[in-house]
Amino acid sequence: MLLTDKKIIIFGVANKFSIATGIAKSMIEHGAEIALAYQNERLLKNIEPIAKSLGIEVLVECDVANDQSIDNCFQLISEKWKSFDGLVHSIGFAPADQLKGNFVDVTTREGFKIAHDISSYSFTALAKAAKPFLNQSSSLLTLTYLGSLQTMPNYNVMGLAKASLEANTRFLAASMGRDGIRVNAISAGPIKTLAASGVKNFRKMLTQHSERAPLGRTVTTEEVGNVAAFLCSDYASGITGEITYVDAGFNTAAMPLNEIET
Ligand code: NAD
Ligand code: 0WE
Repeated sequence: MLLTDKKIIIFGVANKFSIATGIAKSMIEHGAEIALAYQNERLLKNIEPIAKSLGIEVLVECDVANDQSIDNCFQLISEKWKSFDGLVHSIGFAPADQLKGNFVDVTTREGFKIAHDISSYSFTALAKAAKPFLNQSSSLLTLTYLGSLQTMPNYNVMGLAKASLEANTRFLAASMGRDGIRVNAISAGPIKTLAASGVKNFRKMLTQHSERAPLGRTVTTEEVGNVAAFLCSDYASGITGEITYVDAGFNTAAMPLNEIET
């Protein structure tokens, strides 16, 4: 039990396939008390059954595009919990037209602004809003993707936003470390979630991932959840500002094993 007596708020559950759902499950298995923050009431019909089955009692709305919504969310949380020990940011968004086609042709000022606002700035905004309520030895966690460091067809401006999010992780770690707050990111391999469902050729990308990854497969939201539980636990008390890859080793291999005779 890694997380006994820890209260952690998770942002980014859309449905049972969300990475945030895998994180909630693993954290609960490890004894954490979890609150969920969801984007809008349209998602409640998906989230209520998940919360019920996991025994989660605290549900709050939070649209990270809106400062008022963030303030309200922490106001409501603080009425239930006087302080807490962790926050998981599992949120990313760019307008759909930014994620198909040639990068230089499709990227717009507005698309760039939205991608960076929702996918990177929101982590700073949530850290800022959570700070008054965080206990000593708290942990913040976000979810990133290899497109921050290496190009990838169609990922486009999201790659730039993830690069910003990773720098954000390091600056938050430096900023909050003296308060005993650690800040880390998990770089997950591709997983078929709602955010991936609209993406052209996503199945092809999953196949290519399995071919190149040392483990010869993709990863599950449970595997991401288990690492999230560790990073938010006191067993990771010496780790901050880090990007941990949960991608079956994909980022470490330059070429698929099966292409070349060994
Ligand atoms: P998902 O669609 O289940 O989750 C994305 C979440 O972002 C949703 O819950 C959505 O409600 C939330 N969101 C978007 N705009 C928001 C806003 N304005 N306010 C509040 N919430 C908002 O998909 P997922 O794959 O679980 O994505 C979670 C995180 O994991 C994202 O940061 C994504 O970039 C990252 N990630 C995903 C993959 C993958 O292949 N699925 C791989 C690596 C990293
Ligand atoms: O970070 C992500 C998902 C990012 C994402 C996806 C969407 C689709 C629907 C952000 N915004 C939106 N907006 C929408 O309207 N991933 C790591 C999964 C993902 O998304 C891709 C990928 C991969 C991998 C998009 C293009 C290419 C590869």
